[in-house]
Amino acid sequence: MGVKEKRTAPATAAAADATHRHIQQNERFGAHNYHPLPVILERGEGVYVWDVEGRRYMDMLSAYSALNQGHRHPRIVAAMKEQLDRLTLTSRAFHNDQLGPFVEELCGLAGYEKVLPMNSGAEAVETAIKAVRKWGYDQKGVPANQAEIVVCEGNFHGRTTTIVGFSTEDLYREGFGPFTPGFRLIPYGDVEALEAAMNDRTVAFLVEPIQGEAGVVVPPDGFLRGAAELCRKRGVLLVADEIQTGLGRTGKLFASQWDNVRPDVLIVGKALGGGFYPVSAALADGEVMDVFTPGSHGSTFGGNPLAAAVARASLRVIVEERLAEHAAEVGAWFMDELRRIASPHVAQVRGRGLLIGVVIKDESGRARPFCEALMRRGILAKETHDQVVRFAPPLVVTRAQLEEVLPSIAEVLRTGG
Ligand code: IF1
Repeated sequence: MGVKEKRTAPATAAAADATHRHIQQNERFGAHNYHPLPVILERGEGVYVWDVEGRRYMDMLSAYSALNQGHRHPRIVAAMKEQLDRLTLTSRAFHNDQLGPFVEELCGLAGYEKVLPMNSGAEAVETAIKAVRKWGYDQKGVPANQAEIVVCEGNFHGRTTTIVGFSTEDLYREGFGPFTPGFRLIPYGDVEALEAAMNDRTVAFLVEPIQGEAGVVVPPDGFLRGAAELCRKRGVLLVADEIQTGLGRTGKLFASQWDNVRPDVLIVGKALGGGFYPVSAALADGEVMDVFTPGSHGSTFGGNPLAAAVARASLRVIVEERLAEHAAEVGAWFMDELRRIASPHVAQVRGRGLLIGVVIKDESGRARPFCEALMRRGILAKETHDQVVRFAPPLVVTRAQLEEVLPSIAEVLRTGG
């Protein structure tokens, strides 16, 4: 389990007991809405984390791409500490001196006229849903309460009841109804199905440029481009959920850029907070964003000065340390190395940049045992949808660091554990 760190005390009985105690504590007092790997993390730095028994792991999940900048990036630590000593929360009843610079910098970086800051990714998705519906009524003349939004099978956009209502994953929706109407499902990657699903009441197409939770599913070349052209032709807004694929993860600042597509609404989150604080946002030009009038939408913490200061530093790190370019280069090399591993258990290696999925053949069982074997070798990866091992390290990972873990990954993929 893990890689014993020479620098830290060897695992002791007391430390082993700590692991057991933490797990028991979570079992007893925590809701059982997750089934985490049996490892208790207590420290993180860059691409590494350490457990309570002093073992080091490479973090290959990055908190589902919320840690693109790595654990505790020093520049973001410094920015957060400085803001902590000044002002943390004002509510939006008043202005604060961090929000203006944040919204201008994010709009400038992403190329949009306006941004509405929120906290969780789901909140930003809900914000986008409200915006496109209201745009449909105000601008497109859709009859009240009849707006439709097209979404894709295999989607993951968050856990609120409106969002899980259009999920195709029973586990995410069972027992949580009744659900919000006004969503139409199409197969992911199918532009013809998108056209067939559109009608005069269609206000938007909500889509992930690469489906993360569905198992790092990359759509056919030109899908997003085709969808964008169709949306433009039919007066339908294209909404890209880049909460997981954005901010450098796939080797471009935004995954939509691989198709030279500028969505009408762009949703970001996760790494916008640099791994320190929940920060999300929906971006659009005035034609859409101006549907919001004072008091028509809001959030207690949305746009707070601490979030804004952290997000400003998080964006600076991504841009100034060229994390997207680095992800493209190292990710391409890493994917090649993974494909070179001769494994009887691997059906496919897919992804883009440093969002990579290794698909395990059905006959080789599920991906979870492979993740457990990786954990024993000091690599924390998470399975998604039973059959896919996701490799998504922080974008600050170096080729040398990946070379160090490749033999262990190869051994696990070859032997199954
Ligand atoms: C969990 C995975 C799941 C997202 C996209 C919106 C959100 C997410 C494309 C909502 C969040 C997280 C949520 C977390 C596990 C993880 C995840 F896809 F990354 F693997 F679940 F599908 N759009 N994804 O990926 O953002 O409200 O969580 O900030 O819910 O278990 P959030």
